[in-house]
Amino acid sequence: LTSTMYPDVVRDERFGKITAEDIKYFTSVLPPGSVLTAAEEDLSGYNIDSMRKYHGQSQLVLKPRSTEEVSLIMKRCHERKLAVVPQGGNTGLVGGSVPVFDEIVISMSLMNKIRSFDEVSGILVADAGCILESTDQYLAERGYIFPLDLGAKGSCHIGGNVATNAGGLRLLRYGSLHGTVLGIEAVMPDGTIFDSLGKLRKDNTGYDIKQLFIGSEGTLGVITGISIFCPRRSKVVNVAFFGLESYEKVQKAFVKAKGELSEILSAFEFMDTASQEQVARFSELRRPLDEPHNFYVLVETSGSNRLHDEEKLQTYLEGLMESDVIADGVLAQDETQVKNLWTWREGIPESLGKSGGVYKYDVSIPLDELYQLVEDTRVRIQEFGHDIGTEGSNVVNVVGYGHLGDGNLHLNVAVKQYDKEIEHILEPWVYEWIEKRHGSVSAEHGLGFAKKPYLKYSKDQSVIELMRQVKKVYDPNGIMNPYKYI
Ligand code: FAD
Ligand code: 2HG
Ligand code: ZN
Repeated sequence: LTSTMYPDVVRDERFGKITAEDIKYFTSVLPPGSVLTAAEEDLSGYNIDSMRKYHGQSQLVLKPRSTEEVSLIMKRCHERKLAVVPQGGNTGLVGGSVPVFDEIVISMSLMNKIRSFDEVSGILVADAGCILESTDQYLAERGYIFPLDLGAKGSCHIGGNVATNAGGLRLLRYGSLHGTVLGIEAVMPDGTIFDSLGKLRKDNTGYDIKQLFIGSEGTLGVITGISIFCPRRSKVVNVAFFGLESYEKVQKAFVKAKGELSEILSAFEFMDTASQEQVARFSELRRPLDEPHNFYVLVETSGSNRLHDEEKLQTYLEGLMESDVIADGVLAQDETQVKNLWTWREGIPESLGKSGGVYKYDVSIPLDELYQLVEDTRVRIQEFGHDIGTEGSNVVNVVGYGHLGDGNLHLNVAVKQYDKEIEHILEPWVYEWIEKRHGSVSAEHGLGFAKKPYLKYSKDQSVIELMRQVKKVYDPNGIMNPYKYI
């Protein structure tokens, strides 16, 4: 069997095919409503990813409610060599969350309970299927914050976040999940429960195996629970949004932000003018600044003393104005304005998606060359005879934005429709460009299906070989999220 979607990929015939007996087994061990078959339900929501770029053909979706149920599912899948795809909120951007062929989807959406929260230490233990925004809301009511935030918060799961090692908007403040996740509970491919749900900030007792699950994208096991260190929620949040005329000035503003806003700096996001025009095309909001600028930066501070924080931010902005680094800027005056300013950053992916398709490159590059990739991409597309943004052209927009504070660029090429010719203009050229700068072909979205062939541009063969060995040890039959990652 080959997929119409992926003509170069062949179904691995070592995997079993789902039988009536399997369905009977799953129905007998799971509560009513937990076994969804294509014969009875429309499963397209589980088979198609959020960009509508990847389509699988799964005939079976299982929705466990407990770790024990996941274990019973995996025991059967192990015996019968049935391939599975763990699925969280299905917001992933690399085609990792949907099947390629007929893999069983294990949807974690019904495993959504907070297990415990310690109001002294700030340590939260929760099911993997808790939605990020609801979890953060739960914490907000107790004066705490989830140490990760991203545009898909209303749909993505905290288990999915850990499985992808999501970075998001405040990594610069709260660090990576490799630091904040304290424990993981997961079900291994043979149904064994891996119990490393510790709540200790310090624990140097041997190999830190749980780290392997962070960013494993469903290839090693099904994450069922996490324990995570949550900081106190800042009482005062301020947001400034300003325009600058060059990428060099963006870097200057960043260095100054680190020096002057220091411990209260919680986000430093940058956007180019093309990305802001794209948001404006679909937004009813008034643009934050009257005049257009080549670049924009959103700076957020989070602290505990309003006067102190506002004074710092004000002084920072005045300094930038006086030294001619920024051309114009605004400071949010209330919570609504904070939210509105964030829309100009968080709304970029959604506005690009409205064009049709988007080729997404989520890359780490040394800061001084970060924006050069966007400019070189525009030149390359034009050299191959494609206009950008004209009525007759398939290429709608080429934009650059991202988490500048983390050296993470999002280069997005929006098209009216996905087109192999455009894809071949961009790939592997983009990855070769990154390899030359010793960057990463995936800063935060992971490998999934999309990046699997390009891993070699970022990782040495010696590392890839060890990754292969790890995969073999944990998942000898290769049933966990096959055809992807490695
Ligand atoms: P899914 O998409 O369902 O799955 C993603 C991968 O994790 C798949 O390989 C899946 O098999 C695996 N997986 C999911 N749950 C489990 C589990 N319980 N056990 C084992 N494996 C599992 N990402 C960022 O890093 N930073 C951002 O700023 C960011 N912003 C985004 C904004 C938008 C608008 C969108 C649509 C996406 C964004 N993303 C971002 C990408 C995506 O939201 C994140 O990768 C997110 O962490 C995925 O979570 P999910 O629950 O939707 O996982
Ligand atoms: C963001 O930072 C996300 O907004 C999505 O990581 C980026 O869609 C993208 O390319
Ligand atoms: Zn991002």
